[in-house]
Amino acid sequence: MTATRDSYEAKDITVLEGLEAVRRRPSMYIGTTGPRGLHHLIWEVVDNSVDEAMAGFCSKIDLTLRADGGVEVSDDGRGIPIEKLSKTKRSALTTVLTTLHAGGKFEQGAYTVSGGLHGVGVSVVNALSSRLEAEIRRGGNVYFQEFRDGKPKTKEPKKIRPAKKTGTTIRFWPSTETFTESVTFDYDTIASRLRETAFLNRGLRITLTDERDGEPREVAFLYKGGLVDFVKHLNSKRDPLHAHVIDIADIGGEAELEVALQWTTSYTESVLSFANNINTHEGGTHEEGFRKALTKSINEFARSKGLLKEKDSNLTGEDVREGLTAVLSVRVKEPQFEGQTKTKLGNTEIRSFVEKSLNRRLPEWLEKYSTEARRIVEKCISAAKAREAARSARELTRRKSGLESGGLPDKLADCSSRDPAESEVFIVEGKSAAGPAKSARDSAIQAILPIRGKILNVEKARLAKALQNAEVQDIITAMGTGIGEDFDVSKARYHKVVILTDADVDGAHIRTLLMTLLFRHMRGLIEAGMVYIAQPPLYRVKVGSKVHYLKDEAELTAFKQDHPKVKPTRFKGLGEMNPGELWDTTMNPETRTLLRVEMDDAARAEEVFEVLMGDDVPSRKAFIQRNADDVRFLDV
Ligand code: 0RA
Repeated sequence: MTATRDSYEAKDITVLEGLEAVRRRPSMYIGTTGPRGLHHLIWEVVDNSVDEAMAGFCSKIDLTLRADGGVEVSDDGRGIPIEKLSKTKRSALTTVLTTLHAGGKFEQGAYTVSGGLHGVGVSVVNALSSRLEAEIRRGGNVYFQEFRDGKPKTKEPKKIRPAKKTGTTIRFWPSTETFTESVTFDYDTIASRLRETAFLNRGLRITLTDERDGEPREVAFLYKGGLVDFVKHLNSKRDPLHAHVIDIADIGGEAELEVALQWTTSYTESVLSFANNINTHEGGTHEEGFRKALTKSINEFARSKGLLKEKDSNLTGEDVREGLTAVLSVRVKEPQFEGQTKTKLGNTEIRSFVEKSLNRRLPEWLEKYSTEARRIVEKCISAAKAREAARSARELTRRKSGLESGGLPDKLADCSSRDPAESEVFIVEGKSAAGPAKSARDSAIQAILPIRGKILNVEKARLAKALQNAEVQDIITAMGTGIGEDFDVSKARYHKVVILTDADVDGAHIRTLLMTLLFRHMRGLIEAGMVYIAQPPLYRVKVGSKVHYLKDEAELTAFKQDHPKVKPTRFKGLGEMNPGELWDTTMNPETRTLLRVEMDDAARAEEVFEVLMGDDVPSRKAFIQRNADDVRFLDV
């Protein structure tokens, strides 16, 4: 390793060791090797093209889900450089595809990524693909290079034919050695993510083609209105309170900002925020600045027009945001992502940038559209009145449930552990299931909260009304976190909240009602990854004296291939299972499978809940038909 010629080879070895490390511990780089990690590969590749678009050099991105299981992402940008880098003595293309974190800056300083959550680099995609092909159109030629398990088949890209245009095409086939669970991509997940990306990048055309079965399915996303179109889309199933979507953009020294907002007659708040195209679920400084300026501007406008009198107290942030749909997007030179899932923007300078900017621009809009603004203020005032009512109701809840003296719902069969980290609560639907669940549980760490019938649909009710509902009260009390602005995840009494409902239509409905309650009022539980859906089996089959439990139709079909003669019994409800069966299949931490509810795509979650729980019946029917026998849509 002393001669210079050798150190050149040594570099290549280091490179391969880097990718080997990715293959050995993939979850360090992509979080999980489940479906979420699998889809991460796509986001990684697409984000690189989006960066090229953000830099102003790319106007379209085409994604194809190929019949052979591969993914193709093609753009019309400048093409990844194939020129040699003096540092690696390799082409830039080979370097980015084989070097960890080469997604960062090259010596020329031309190659910068938005960083943050993604930006682990396309080399990670290469490492985790059994095969990857790069086709670069640049300088009048097409260059091609192919990789197997991250290793280049030829040392450098080869010129293969002339090209008129420029651009980059990456094709990859995820490795089944890494993605042992599944290598099947989900169309809806990809479509909604690409749509979101198109909203955030006004004018960028993104297409998705699915060639996997039968006739290719194709959609194109292109939004000239950007965030305004995003807000209109989010509100398409709601009643807007005013016609114009407020649209504000500003550029400062360190950042750019755009925000679009529109109030609706609904009671829910849907504020989505992004930093450098990354959905900041956990909020951060940009959201703080936005909320502060919004509350201040609305209060000042209300006072200046005499809608709030001197004696009236100020509208709170929650009052002002009731029924608000807003999308806030900032672009920051060096974003700092914090929080549990690295989706909270930390840059302190952004708080005052957003706040100052909106303190100037919001009042201008309110004055200009003062008729619409008055209607908004009236809505906020009625929210304030409802809040007062809610406060009384909540105090009632506290007293009735004896929360102050540590009392819990009568129906709750609590666990004996007082350590939330090891404690679980099963929210169980139906009278008949609660009995077996109680007998089956490990009472040291498992609590059972039975709920009866349909709980209130909180999507359609104000908080005050929701709190009058006994089932809702019990759930809130049992969780221990409080709700809304009082919510505090550190007070959670259980770090696993497991929804256990029958595998039928009613069960699905109740599960959705519960999810809506958690999503709207205790979202922090979902964000902290504490909410799960139990997966009781649908079938029991006996082969000789041995009993097998099968989760769903797919498992049954597979089982029948080996045992064509079996006669399965279908569980109609949880109540049909005896405690032993319920324990083995659904509750035993050693053997069960739980689906964790994830907040991957907040916009999609908004849409799902709005459609499932709102007033638009035809949309709901269509949605349920499309997702029949598929609980994945709950995996939001
Ligand atoms: C750095 C420099 C240049 C292009 C790119 C990066 C680039 C990267 C990707 C990744 C996917 N698509 C992409 N398109 C472009 C070009 C620099 C120059 O030509 O001067």
